[in-house]
Amino acid sequence: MKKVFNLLLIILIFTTSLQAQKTETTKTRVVLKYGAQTFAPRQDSAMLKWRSNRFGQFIHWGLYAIPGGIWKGKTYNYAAEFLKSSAKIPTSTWDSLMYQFAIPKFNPTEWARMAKQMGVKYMTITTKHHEGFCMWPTKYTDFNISNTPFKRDLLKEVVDAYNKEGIDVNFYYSVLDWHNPDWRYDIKNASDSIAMQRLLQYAYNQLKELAERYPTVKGFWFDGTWDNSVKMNGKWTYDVEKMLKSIRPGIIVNSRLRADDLGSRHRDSNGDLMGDYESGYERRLPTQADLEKVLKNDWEACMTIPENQWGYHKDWSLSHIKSSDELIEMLTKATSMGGNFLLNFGPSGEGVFRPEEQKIAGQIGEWMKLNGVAIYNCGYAGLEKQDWGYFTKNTTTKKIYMVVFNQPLSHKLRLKLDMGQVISGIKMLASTGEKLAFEELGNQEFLIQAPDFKEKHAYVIELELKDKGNNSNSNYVAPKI
Ligand code: 1KN
Repeated sequence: MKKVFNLLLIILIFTTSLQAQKTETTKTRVVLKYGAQTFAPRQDSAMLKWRSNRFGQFIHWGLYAIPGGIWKGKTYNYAAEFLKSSAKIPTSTWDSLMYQFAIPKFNPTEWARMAKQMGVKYMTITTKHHEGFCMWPTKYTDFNISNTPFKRDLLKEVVDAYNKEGIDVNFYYSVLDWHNPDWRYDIKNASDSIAMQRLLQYAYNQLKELAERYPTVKGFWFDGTWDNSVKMNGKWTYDVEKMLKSIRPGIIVNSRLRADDLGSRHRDSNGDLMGDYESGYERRLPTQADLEKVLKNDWEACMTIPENQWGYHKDWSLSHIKSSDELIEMLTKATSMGGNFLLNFGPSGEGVFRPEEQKIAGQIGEWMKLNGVAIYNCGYAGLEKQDWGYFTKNTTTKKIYMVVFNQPLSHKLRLKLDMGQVISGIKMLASTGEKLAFEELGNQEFLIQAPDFKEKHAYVIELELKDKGNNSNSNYVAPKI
C-alpha cells in the first residue's frame, strides 16, 4: 500500500513539474529582428556614470527663442517652441528667423559655470527641434547655424564649455521635422513612403555626423518619434541605435527613439525596454504605485519650470512657476525611486538665461552644495516611504539619507526597518553634524527626534544601519537599479 502511495506521489511530482516546464516554454516570445538590443539595466562604466549623475540640465534653444511665444503682437500661451504651429506660421516666414539669430549676449562659459554651480553632472541640448533648424554646421541642410549672423559652430562652443566644467553633454534630436518637405506623419501611399525614406536617411546622416563631429557626446535623446511614419520604420530606429553605438561605444540612448518590427514603442513586443533607459516621464514623475515597475530599469524624468514651456517664452506670468523647493523635491523623489531628473532651461534670443532661471539655478546649487551627497550616486533605499519625505541610499557606501521636506509638528520622524536591521548611526548631514536621539518602538519601527528646524529648506539626516546578526531572516532582496 505504502509503495503504491509512493509511486503515486512520484508520478504527481513528475507531472506537476512537467506542467510547470510547459507553462514556462509556452510563454511564447515573439521573434523580433528589431527588438531590444541590450538587456537593461546596463552595468558598464558609461551607464554607471549616467546613473550616478542623477541631476541634469535640459536646454531647449532654437529660432523659437526669438519670438518667445509672441507673434504679430499676439501672445500664444502654448509651449513657445510650438509657436510656428500654434500661430500657423508658413515655413518660409518661420525659416527667415534664421537671419535674426545673432545671440549677442551668448557666453557658453557663463552657461557652463551656472550649470556647474547648480550641481548638474550632465546637460542635454536641442541640436534640432521640430522646427528643423540645426544648431551645428551640418552638411545636409542650409537651414543651420552657419547661415545665421552668429555663423560659428554653436554646438561645439557649448560642448567644449560644459566639458571644461566636467559636465557630460548629450544631444536632443527631433526626428519630426517641420522644415524638411520629406517629413510625413503617416505613410498612405508609395510617394509618402519614398519621401519618408529620404527623411530617415537625412536624419541618419545627421546623427552620424553629430556622433563623428563631437567625440565627447555621451548620449542621444530622441523626440518626435511618435507618428506612424516612424513607428512603421522600427528597423530604422534599430539601425540608428546600432550605428551610434558603433561610432561611440558606451553611448546612451533613450527609449523614445525606438520602435520594433511590429510598431511597439519604448518596449518591444516582448515587453523588453528598447534603448538604455525609459524616457516617458515628461513633466511628471512616477507615483509610489509605480515603484516596483520603475525599479526594473533606468529612467529619467524631464521637467519644465513653468507648467509647459521648454523654449524661451517672454511671458512667464501665464502659469505657475515652480520654486526651487518644489524642484529639489522632484529631484529627490526621482533619486529615491532610482531615476534621473532633467530640469529644463530655455535661453533667450539674446543668448542668456532669464533672471528667474538664474535665481532658481542659484538656489538649487546652494542646496546641492550642502546636500548633494544624498543625490549623487544614490538610488532606492529599500525602506518604506514615510510622510516626512524620501529615503535615498548611496550605491557605493550604502549610507542611507533621509531627506526631510515635511517637518512633523511632533518633531518625531518615523522609520521602519527590515527584520534584523538596527540603527548603528544617525546624524545631521550638513552644518552641525549633530547626532540625533531615537527610540525603538518594536515591530521594527523607530522614532527619531527631529532637529530644531530653523532652516527654510529640506534637510538631510544620514543613517547607518547594521544587521543584528543573529536573526537576519530578512526576505528583502536588493533590487538591481
Ligand atoms: C504633447 O505633445 C508634445 C509634443 C512635443 C509634447 C511635448 C513635445 C516636446 N517634447 C519635450 C521634451 C519638448 O521638446 C516638447 O517640445
